[in-house]
Amino acid sequence: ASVEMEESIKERIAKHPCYSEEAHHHYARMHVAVAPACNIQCNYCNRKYDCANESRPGVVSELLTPEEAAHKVLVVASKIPQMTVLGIAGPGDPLANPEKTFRTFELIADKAPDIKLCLSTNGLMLPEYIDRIKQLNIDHVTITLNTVDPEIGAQIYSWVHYKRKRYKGVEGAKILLEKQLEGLQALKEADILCKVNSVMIPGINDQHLVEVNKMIRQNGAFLHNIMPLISAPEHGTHFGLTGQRGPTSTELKTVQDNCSGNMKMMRHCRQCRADAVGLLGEDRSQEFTLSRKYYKG
Ligand code: CLF
Ligand code: SF4
Repeated sequence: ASVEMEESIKERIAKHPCYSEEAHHHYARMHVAVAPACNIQCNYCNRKYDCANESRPGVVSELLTPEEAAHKVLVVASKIPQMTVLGIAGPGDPLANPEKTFRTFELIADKAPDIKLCLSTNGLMLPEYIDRIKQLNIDHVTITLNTVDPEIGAQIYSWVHYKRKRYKGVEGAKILLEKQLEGLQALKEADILCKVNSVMIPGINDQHLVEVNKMIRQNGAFLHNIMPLISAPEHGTHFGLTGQRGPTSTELKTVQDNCSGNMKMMRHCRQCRADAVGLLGEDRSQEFTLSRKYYKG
């Protein structure tokens, strides 16, 4: 049975450029930026730009309505036949904009049923929406989980807005972690492949990421993507402005190597913008721009 299971997983990731290193040479993904709001505040985030958890800080994506997004997906699919995956990853948190996010997925499932659906979230609202995610046959979910220690979390998140209340520091970080782990387990139970992104922040969570890796493995994550904090001032990230640096490529590789005995590590992430189009290494987003609405609310 486990051989069969492995075969079925292989098949499910064969055309996903992020979940399969091999696939990223042949298959493309696109993102539509339909989700401007966010429900937490990461210290490295500058709200003027795309979410830094599954996208590229310092760029401002083209914000679309669900209808515009569905139209754009059909246009791109007709021009780029290798486009197999549609992701929603910002510019804020997709699950902080549930109506827009799910409406977009619905339209695409209806008009282009062959395209796989992919969702990226900070995880806070994941337990809340797991049923919608199942109903819509969303194939892949990413949770950005930077720490399993609320004390460290308090250094990364300044607040968490949950059910109409704002929680600061350790209290907020605890709620976020609880929901992330609950969400991870729910995905596992629903047999939805889950990738975890962790932003590596030297001096804050770098030494701790092996522990994060252990915890997410125990909770059923399929793939771990440790991404470097992008901290150059031109990206406008908060930590960048206050002198917090990103890791060097050697530091990043060392941490990835320290985790890699344990589970599959993603090493080909390109930190895409929230309206990315094309193969992971190429950026064709400008080619398919619909409007000039470059604004994150
Ligand atoms: Fe997009 Fe993310 Fe889905 Fe891929 S990106 S929502 S899982 S379809 Fe991929 Fe881009 Fe890295 Fe994300 S290379 S930033 S891991
Ligand atoms: Fe910014 Fe993304 Fe963090 Fe929200 S989850 S604060 S958009 S980096």
